[in-house]
Amino acid sequence: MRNQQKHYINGEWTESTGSETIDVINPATEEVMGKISSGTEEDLDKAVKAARAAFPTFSRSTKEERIQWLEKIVQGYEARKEELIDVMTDELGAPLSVSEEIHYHMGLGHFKQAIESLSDFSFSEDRGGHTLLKESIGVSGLITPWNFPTNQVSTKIASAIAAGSPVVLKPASKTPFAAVILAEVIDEAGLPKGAFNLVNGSGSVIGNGISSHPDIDFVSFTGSGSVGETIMKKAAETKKKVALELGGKSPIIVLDDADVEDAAKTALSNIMTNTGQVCSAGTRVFIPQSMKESFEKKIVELLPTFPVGDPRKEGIATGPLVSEDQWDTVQSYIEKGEKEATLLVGGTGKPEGLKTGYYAKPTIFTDVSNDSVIAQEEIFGPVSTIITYENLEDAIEMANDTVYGLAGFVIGKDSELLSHVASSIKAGRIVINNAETDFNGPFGGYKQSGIGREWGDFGIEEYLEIKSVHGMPTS
Ligand code: TAP
Repeated sequence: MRNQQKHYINGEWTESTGSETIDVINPATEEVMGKISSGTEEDLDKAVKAARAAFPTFSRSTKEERIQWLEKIVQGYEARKEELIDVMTDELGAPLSVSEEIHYHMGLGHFKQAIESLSDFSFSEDRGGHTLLKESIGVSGLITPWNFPTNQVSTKIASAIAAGSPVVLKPASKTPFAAVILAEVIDEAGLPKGAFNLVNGSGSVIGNGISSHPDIDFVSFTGSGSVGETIMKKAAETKKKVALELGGKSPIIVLDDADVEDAAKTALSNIMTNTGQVCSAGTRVFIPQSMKESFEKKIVELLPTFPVGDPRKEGIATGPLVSEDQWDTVQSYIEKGEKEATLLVGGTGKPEGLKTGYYAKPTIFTDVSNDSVIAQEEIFGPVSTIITYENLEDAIEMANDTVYGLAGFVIGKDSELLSHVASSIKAGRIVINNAETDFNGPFGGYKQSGIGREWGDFGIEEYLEIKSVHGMPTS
């Protein structure tokens, strides 16, 4: 049982001013696996004051100092590897292999990338008629979701440190313990007091408080569209900058020369990885009409290669959903899908033999119309939709017929067509034939998928203000 009744404020673990706590549930056992204190506005205010006090020195720290802090964080993070993997399996329900290969590595990747990006980053540029200075934006408030407990927190913290922006972090209360470990790692990295603060608690108190706090200059949020909207409205009161990484309903376009097995594996891994709780997951699969039968057959054949079950058991690919609420939401979408389309595999209820835990049946619908609810709304679970097309331009048009634009995937062989599709999908990140992730590739969405970019050098830019100086002395 984990317990964290303190917040990390001004370089110290500090008692909460409130006495309320929040239970953290292990989604595989449905048991309480830990407790955190539910922070108050007073706790948040203390953290903001500490960050504000750190700003003058932290924002003027040198590139070399920031690189040293980031290197120490990398060392500390690596030293806590086993514990991070263990805790993410408990709080999120991620299978041990997923906690290691995806969650642990993504968190680490952002810190390493920040070091690399910062090494080449220029905070001042002579542009002929003026000099451009890039300066820390001020105090940043970071609000993160539960689906990637290290990735979402690390990309924001790494960029903020690289930019010299002191932060106040509010991690998701469903998965707070990976962030607590990260705070312990940062504590040992020797950052100036107040440069990093963590206040645990609910979105309605701490998240809301961050959005409206007059001494926070920038809010970086990842999560649902509805909360993103609330944050923008709150932030408008103090005219603060807001970056939003919201949801998606990403297309996978399968070309007619694609290998059917590659296409089916891609479609499955997009909904089975992290139990489909991935904002960029490809959940609308566009396949040529001529491939429909063979593709569906492959999906049914390959589904058992992604076993669902106890995340602590060897060989399990997919764990439970994060919470009972999330399970209910996914069930209601499956019920809708049963009315709107043809069920190829899965359905409502729990998979056989998995009564305890928020497990959902991997569910794939076929004969789906792109304007149906299951093809338009983000489900955030192991649910996919197959949509057929007669010609590629129709597929592209349908792929873009969504309010979202976070990501897109293309599978096939013809280089010209692959490039054509990649440049035609209106989304912030396109992955061709399952290419490897580059941590310097900007991440963020077009349309209602968000505002701004994270990761690598573009991520650092978010935490900077731009100043043009005219008449800068040259010596
Ligand atoms: P959200 O409610 O958006 O939660 C994300 C973060 O925002 C959490 O830290 C949450 O705090 C906080 N928050 C909640 N209300 C807030 C407010 N009024 N002001 C500021 N911050 C606030 O997501 P959820 O309810 O956990 O998931 C709901 C749906 O959102 C999912 O089904 C999925 O569709 C989507 N989602 C998307 C993403 C990504 S990466 N785009 C990630 C997670 C979920 P607490 O939860 O601690 O109270």
